[in-house]
Amino acid sequence: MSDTPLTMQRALGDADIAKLTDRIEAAQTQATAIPKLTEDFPAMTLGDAYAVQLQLLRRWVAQGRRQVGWKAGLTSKAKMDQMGVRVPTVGFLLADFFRPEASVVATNDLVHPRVECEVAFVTKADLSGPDLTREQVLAATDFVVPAIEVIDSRFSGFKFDLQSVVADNSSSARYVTGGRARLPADVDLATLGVVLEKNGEPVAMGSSAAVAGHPADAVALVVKVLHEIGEGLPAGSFVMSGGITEAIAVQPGDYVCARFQELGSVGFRFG
Ligand code: OOG
Ligand code: MG
Repeated sequence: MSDTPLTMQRALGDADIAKLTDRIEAAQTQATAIPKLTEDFPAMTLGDAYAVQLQLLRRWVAQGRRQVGWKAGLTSKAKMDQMGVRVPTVGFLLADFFRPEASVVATNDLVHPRVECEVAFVTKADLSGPDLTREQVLAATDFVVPAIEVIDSRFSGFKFDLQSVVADNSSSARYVTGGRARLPADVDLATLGVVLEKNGEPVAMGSSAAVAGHPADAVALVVKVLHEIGEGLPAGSFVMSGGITEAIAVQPGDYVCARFQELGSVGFRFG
């Protein structure tokens, strides 16, 4: 495609994309760790990685699984510096990744579960295009709600690169929402504090400003990446704006709770 942005150009053919999608699908479904994809496919580009992610999405939707929205990955400066990127990644979210608050979230179907605190947005108008403003995102927001994302990198020893993470759906695995849904106009989304507790002890804390400067800016960046891969964000989407805190590893039996200023708390146990 001539209008494919340079960053999304592909190097691999369709047969290799299908083979890589098989690998990621097997690793996610069987909860087994695999080597990073670039070991066997060193030419793999970011465009190839999104081709794998979208093929995985299409396969699962064809099986009757339902997409609820998208998430931002690597939106905090610390995570971006770590990966040497300036643009966040995106990952799709399915309805069956959801787990209710106060439930027991199984770990036997996950590889390396870690938790992070996020502000989630639910939209009420379609969003698309490469340069939405914070105000446009907020005007299209129905409400915001606190969430814990359970990420799960499927790569052995956490050895991965940007292409591998993106193909692995930006480590998406589970998400739990709770607390209070709030109108974006009623809270100061720029500087919401959050404390993440594990077994009653604070283990990470941060401010929503860590997420691209403002979580609505992170949503605008999600829409920009979606634009580059030929997708938009329909009204009614659930969007997780990216980890505010660092991701914390968890074990079976751990109880995690995220306490957000103004949004209340969300907690659950791992089984
Ligand atoms: C990639 C996913 C990151 C976030 O909120 O930054 C992510 C990873 O760190 O494994 O979900
Ligand atoms: Mg996240």
